[in-house]
Amino acid sequence: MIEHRKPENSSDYIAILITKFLRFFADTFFSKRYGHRAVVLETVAAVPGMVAGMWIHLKCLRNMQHDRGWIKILLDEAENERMHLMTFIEIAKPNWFERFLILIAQAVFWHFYFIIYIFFPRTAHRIVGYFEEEAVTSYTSYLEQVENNPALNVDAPQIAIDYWKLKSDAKLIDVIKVVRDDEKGHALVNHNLADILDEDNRKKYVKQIELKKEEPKFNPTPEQPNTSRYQQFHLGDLIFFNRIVMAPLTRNRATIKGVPTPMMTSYYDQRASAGLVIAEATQISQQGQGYFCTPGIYSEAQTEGWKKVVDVLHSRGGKICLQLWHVGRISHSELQPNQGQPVAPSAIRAKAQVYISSGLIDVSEPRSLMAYEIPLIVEEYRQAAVNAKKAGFDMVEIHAANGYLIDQFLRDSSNVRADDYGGSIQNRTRFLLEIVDAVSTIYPPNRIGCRIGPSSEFNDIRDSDPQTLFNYVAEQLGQKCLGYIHVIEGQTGGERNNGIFDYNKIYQTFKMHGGIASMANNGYDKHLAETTSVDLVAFGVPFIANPDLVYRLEHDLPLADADKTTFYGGAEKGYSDYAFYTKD
Ligand code: 8OZ
Repeated sequence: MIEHRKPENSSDYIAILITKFLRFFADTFFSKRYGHRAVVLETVAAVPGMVAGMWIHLKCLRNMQHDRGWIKILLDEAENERMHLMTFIEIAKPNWFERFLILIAQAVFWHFYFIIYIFFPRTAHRIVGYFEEEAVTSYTSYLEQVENNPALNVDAPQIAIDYWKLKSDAKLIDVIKVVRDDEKGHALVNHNLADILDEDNRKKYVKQIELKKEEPKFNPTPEQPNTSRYQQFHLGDLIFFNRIVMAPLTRNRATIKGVPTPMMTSYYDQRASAGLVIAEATQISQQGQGYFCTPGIYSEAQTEGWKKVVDVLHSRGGKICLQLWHVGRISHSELQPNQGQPVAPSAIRAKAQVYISSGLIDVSEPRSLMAYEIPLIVEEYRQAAVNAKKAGFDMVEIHAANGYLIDQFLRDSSNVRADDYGGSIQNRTRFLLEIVDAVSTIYPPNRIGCRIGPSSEFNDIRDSDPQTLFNYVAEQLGQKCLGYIHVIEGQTGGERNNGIFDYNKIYQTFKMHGGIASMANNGYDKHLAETTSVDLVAFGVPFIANPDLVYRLEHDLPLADADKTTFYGGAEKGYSDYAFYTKD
């Protein structure tokens, strides 16, 4: 039996009671009579309810405009539910009497959900969440029955093979496993929707929508800079103080076990006036670590440490995002589990160096990932997002730049795989998109950003046709309705403009396909930041010595220079001891 998510208030208890009643009803009237086919009936009965919910939601676009990422999720969910339905009808081939029962069940459930959705949308989503959890239990027992009775293990229907990309000789057991995993995802999505539909939240959203009407237009020209860079920005339901972002900066001040330290809390606290603080790159697993004393988000202690950082940011009204990181081949065996080899799409060593306990050192020889390991890493990203949410982060950013694991998959200099993850641009982008999908089951898409460095060769990464590759990446991320695309323009930490790459094309493509905001980074100064038309500008190094960077830029005050020798590692010196601006 799956454990249900803990009810939090009376409406959640009502939802769980209704779920349990329907479960009893299904067990009593269907399971005994139809055995494993009861699962089919359950599936088809639940689908119209989901559809009713989605229909109502799409009708409520006015309320949804703060959060349009959900529309995409709902449409994907509807499609996915429809595939469950068709697959199981193909497998069970119901007779006329059963078809009649299915129709009745659909009519009853449709109206049931429909009415609840109209009056109590939060409860309705909670019920669907609990229902999907029950479905996981049903599919588990279905799986056992089929495993114990090989005659039941029929061939998977072609539509299931196509939709879930199963192997061509897949069986019913394979189908049940993927469907069961889907149901876990649906449960999360519906519980998340129930959370955001909380009555108080609804009031808050309505207020935000009203505020949005007064939002200033940001449409400067080079001759006429305007001051909107320092005014509020609405990213879906999130309101930033201004349109300046603190870029993620690796500072190596966590413990050896990757736990954020109190000095990190003070450092971020001092920089809370940024519109959005993107906290430093944070490994999703020990395997994902490439440098000494960088923070992680895979253990409880790390999550607790981050929660302190987030709480202090929120106490100042700031917004904070966590950058999810797997370094892939940019690592050294000293940092890897059991001192093993770092992993990469292909066993190609980069000409790059990392910091370990003894200082700078060449990266170790990597090994190429086995196909079965790839979904395990995708799952680690999902779990990292779960932990980030637990810590309270407003958003997460997927680090797909600077030659780390995702970038290694994207580019043809580091990815020569012959399977579904190598070769064509579509195949090389697959890993990134699977991560986005997994993280989207935890954070709504508008709360997810992605960082790319399309023309950067940092960490010995290259591609034979970066413009085509990253146009496609931008299109796909846009289609997933992500909150922002964060682009490192030019060489990371170096030359801004090589004159060849068309960054505007990336921003436009992303937004044209459904992405929300553009974010530019690398070597921006006050003038450039005030004259570019990108929505958000991220500053990295200038935030190191200027905790009040936004104030200094807005008031045209001098900027302090950072001490490079204290960038990576050490204590408070050169970290949390930079002063705020004073007149003298
Ligand atoms: C500098 C030193 C170590 C790591 C990146 C996370 O390049 C980093 C990083 C930068 O994105």
